[in-house]
Amino acid sequence: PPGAAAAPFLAGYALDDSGGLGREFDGIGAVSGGGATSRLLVNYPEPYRSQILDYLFMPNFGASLHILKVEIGGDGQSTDGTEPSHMHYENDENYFRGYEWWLMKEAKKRNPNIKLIGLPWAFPGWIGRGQNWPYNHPDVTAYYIVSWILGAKQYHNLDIDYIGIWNERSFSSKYIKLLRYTLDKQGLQRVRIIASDNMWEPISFFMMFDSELHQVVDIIGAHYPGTRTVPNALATQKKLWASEDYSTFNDEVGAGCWARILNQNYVNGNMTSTIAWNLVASYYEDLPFGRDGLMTAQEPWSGCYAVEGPIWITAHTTQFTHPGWHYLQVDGRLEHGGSYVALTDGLGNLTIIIETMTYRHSQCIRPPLLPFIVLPQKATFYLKGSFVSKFLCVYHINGFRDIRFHLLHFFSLCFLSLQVHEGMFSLNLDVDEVYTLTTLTTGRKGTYPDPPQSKPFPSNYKDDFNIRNPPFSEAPHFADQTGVFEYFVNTSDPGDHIFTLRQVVVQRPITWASDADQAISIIGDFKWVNVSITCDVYIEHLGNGGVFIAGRVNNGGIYVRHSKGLFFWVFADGTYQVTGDLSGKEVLMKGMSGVRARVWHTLTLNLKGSSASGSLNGYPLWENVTLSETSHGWAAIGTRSFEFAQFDNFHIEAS
Ligand code: 147
Ligand code: CA
Repeated sequence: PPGAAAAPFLAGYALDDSGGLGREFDGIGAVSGGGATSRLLVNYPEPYRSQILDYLFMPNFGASLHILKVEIGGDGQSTDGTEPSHMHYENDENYFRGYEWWLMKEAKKRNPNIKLIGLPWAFPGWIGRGQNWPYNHPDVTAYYIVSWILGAKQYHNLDIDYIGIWNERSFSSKYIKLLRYTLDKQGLQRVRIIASDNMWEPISFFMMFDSELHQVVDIIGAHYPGTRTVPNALATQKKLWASEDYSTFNDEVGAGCWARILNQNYVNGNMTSTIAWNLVASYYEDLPFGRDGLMTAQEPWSGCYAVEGPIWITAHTTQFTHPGWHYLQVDGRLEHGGSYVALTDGLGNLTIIIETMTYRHSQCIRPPLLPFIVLPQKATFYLKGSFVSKFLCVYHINGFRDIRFHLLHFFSLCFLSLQVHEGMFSLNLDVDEVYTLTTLTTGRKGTYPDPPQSKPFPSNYKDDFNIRNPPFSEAPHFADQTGVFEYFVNTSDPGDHIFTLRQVVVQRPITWASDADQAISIIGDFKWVNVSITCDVYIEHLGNGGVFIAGRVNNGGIYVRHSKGLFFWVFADGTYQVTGDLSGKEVLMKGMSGVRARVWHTLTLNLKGSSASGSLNGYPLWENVTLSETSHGWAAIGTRSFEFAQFDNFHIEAS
């Protein structure tokens, strides 16, 4: 516009639809899983659990997400735990495991238009037919994935909209084509394929030279693209998505990261969807990438949760545009730093989202960000084409001028109405702010009364697993790190062990991370030092079967193989061991125990200061094992290998 560019700190931006629109907007989403990131959410008491779900999914309330992406559980470690597969074994099918089905239904209840994506991280071992690879028998893998989509519909009436290939691992062109073929054969033509949930390359390059592959891939999904794309990806003329992004601690810098990439993924990289890892930080905070969720809900025992900055940053986009709207063709870069996007529904509505995040307050976990400068500035917009006579509402979020100040979530209903004169209006933009200017008047900052105060994990905790129809397959607060532990019913047991918890993964999965060679589920407080853990155990595997209970377990997630702590093992061969690590290399004590398979035994582990002792069936078995006074960590149960075993009457007392 004449004059605008010449004046310092004054710039003009035209919003015009008369020359056609930009790309179609596909929505803002978040990932549950990859892995077990929603594990603790399911155990929240009401009304808190529903409140959390409202903050995430309810339209015009909070994050109001357009897309929910979930992990297709593969029985393997996928960052913060394992998620159960719908097919542990070749002849097995069960669409009621884990919590992703439940989560998808809760999301749909609140927003029937929410789009659903499924993506595998790990696969059950049988998929590889003896080989640790999902593409040697692509027909088996396609059958496994399409079964999950069909099961979603059959058992939960969920329509999956998009399906991925293999998170951040190789793709196979042959498999992708076969997946398309199998989907179509099952009447799932409407399901779109995203590939390859890794970098822009090599998938874009492959698509350029394989027209059949080009035809079946609907969306190129790249992870942590740093707001940029590559020429090959653009040349495919496909939709481009940041199909995983963010993964940043959810403080004000995380919020700044999210605000910046939500706009700039389109402005710099033509991406029309951005999906956050992860939806809600509902895993023990000391697991890898603690609190890298849009909000935090990691204390089901207290009901405490926190609606963090990224929720309101999300709202600034999600509440004011929807999948199916189109971006306007604009440059999108503000003269003195920051960015804007503009979207329309094509029916007269217009939404402009402006962010002025500074370098220091908007760094994401990856990739590294090059320094840049953002200054306070006056911006003048010129509404043209069909927008000439629009009247706009301004929603505004105060940022942070200084890291010591907290993000003020000032997101009120039509905070001010903007005077538009002859299609022109000006706005003074401060730094570290988000402004939404829109013709819509439906935006709202939803609130609930403050949740309960934060509390540590209960110091006296018991579970007898005696529950006839559990709402979930996993017992509260147990967070599986290798293997899968499920509620189990011994229909023929005459005694006290009808209802138990059972480890059910009996073959090493096709892993995504470095799963341990042992199965392990953690529980409790990472700060625990002095604990007494008691658990009834039942080895099922004759010969070399074995189980353990443990305290001061110091690692999980993708680092589970390196877990140290104090592990008390009993084996089917009548021996026991005490080790300082999960892998069993550091043996501190060993001897005979008289334990046998297929008989219930009671193990007790006492850890106090620098000394440890253990009992079997109420009688002392070993003592005077020395450990570091400063060691601390979760409690755990587990098995020697991928084998069936059961646990009952778990009891922990911490002091
Ligand atoms: C991603 C995974 O897809 C998620 O499941 C989760 O682990 C997330 C945590 O940030 O990270 O995987 C990545 C791991 C490493 C890189 C990129 C993605 N990296 O180093 O560039
Ligand atoms: Ca029981």
